Amino acid sequence: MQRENWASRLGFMLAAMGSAVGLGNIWRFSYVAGENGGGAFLLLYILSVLVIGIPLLLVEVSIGRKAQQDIVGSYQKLAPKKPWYMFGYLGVISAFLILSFYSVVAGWAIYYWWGYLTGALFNRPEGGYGAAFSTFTSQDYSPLLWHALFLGITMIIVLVGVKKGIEMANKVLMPILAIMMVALAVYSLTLPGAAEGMRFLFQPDWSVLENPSVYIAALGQAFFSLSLGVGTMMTYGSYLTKQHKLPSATAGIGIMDTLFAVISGIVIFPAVFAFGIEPSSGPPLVFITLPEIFHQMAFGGVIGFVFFTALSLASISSSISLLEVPVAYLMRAAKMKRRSASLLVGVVIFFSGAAVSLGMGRWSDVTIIGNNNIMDSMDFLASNLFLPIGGLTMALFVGWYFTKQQALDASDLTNTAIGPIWYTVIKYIAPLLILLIFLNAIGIV
Ligand code: ILE
Repeated sequence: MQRENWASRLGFMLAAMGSAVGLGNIWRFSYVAGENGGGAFLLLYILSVLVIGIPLLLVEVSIGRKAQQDIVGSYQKLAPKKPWYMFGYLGVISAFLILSFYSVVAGWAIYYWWGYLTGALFNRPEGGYGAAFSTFTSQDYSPLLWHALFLGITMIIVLVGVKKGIEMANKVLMPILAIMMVALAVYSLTLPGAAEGMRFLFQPDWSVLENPSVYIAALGQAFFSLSLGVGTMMTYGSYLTKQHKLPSATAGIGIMDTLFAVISGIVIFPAVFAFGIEPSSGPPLVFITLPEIFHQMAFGGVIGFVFFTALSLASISSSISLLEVPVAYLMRAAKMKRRSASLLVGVVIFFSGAAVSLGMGRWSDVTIIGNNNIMDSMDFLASNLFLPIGGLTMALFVGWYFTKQQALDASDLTNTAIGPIWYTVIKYIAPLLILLIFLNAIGIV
C-alpha cells in the first residue's frame, strides 16, 4: 500500500505546529507553572526546550522520515532484530495515556465553548466560576458526553487521513489562536494584578530550585508541549520526503510553541492575581481564570466564544497527532484499515478517558501514584516519565546507534556549522541532562 505524504513542507510545518500547540501551552503550562513557583520554573522550562527539546525534535522527525514508518516500525526497520523497538511501544502507550485525559480536558473546553455560544457563561454563576467548574466536572455523565464528542471529532479527522484531514484543519487555526492570545495578553496587562502576575512569571524565586520535582516538571512540560518522545513527531516525519529540509522547520516549531506558552502565561497570571485565584490551583486554573477575564471585558462573551473556539480547534489538531501514533502502528503491524484502527483505538480511549472523568467526581478519592487522582497519575506517568524516556531513547538511537555521518545526513545537517554542535548535544548533553534530572528526582544526586 502506498504510504501517505504531506502535500508540502508547509503542510508538515502546520501539522507539526498544530500538534505542538494545544492544551499543553495554555491549560497545562499555566497550572504547572503556577504549581511550581512561576519564574524559576519558566526558566528551567525554556532551558529544557532549547537544550533538550528542539535538538530532540529534530532527532525524532529525522528518524521518522528516514524509516518512513510508525514509531515501533521505525526502530524495527532501522535496527532489525535489536531491542530498540521495545521503546516504540512505550510511545504507543504514552499516546494512549495522554489522549485519555487530553480528550476529557478538551471536552471541558468544548463545554465552555458551548457555554459562550449559548450565553450561559456570560453571567458570573452564583458562587463564582470556580465552583461552577467543579460542579460540572464532578458530574457523572455530562463531562463524558463532551469527552465523547471531542474524541469522535478526532476519530473522524484521523480516519479521513493525513493529508486531507490533518493539513487542512491547521491552516486557519494557528493564526486565529495566535491573534487571540496576543490580544488577551495585552488586555490582561491592564488588569490591577498585572504587576504581581508579571513578577510571579518572570522574577524567579530561586528557592524553588531546591525542590527536585521542579526540574522534572519543567522537563515534562517541555516534552508534553512539543509533543516530543511519544512518536507523534516521528509519525508525522514519516509522511515527509527527503526533499524537505528539517533543521529550520523543527527549530521554528519549537520556538513558536514556547512563545505560545509564554504568552498564555502573560494572559493568565495577571488575572490570577487580579481575581485572587490561587496560582497553585492545579488543572482547573485556566477554566476559572479565563471566564473571570471575559466576564470583566467589554464584549467578553464574544471574545470568550472566539477564544474557546480556537482552543478547542487547537486541541483537535493535537489530539489527532496523538491518535495517529497507535493508528499508524495498527495499520502496519495488524494490517488494519485506517478506518477500523481509528475506531478501535478511539473506543478504547473513550473508556479509559471515562475513568479519568469519573476521577474528577465519583472516583475522586481513587489515587494511583502518590496522592494523585486518576488524571494526574496518568499525566505524571506519561509526561514526566515516559516521554523523557522516549526522548532519551531517540537521542541514544541517533547518537550511538547511527554513525555520525548517518545522524547528520538523516537530519540534513551534513556540512553545516551547527551539525557538530547538534550531534554533541544529542549524543552526550541531552541524555546526561535527562538522566541527571531523573536521578535527582529519585534522590540519588
Ligand atoms: N503538544 C500538545 C499540547 O501541548 C499535545 C500534548 C499533543 C502531547 O497540547
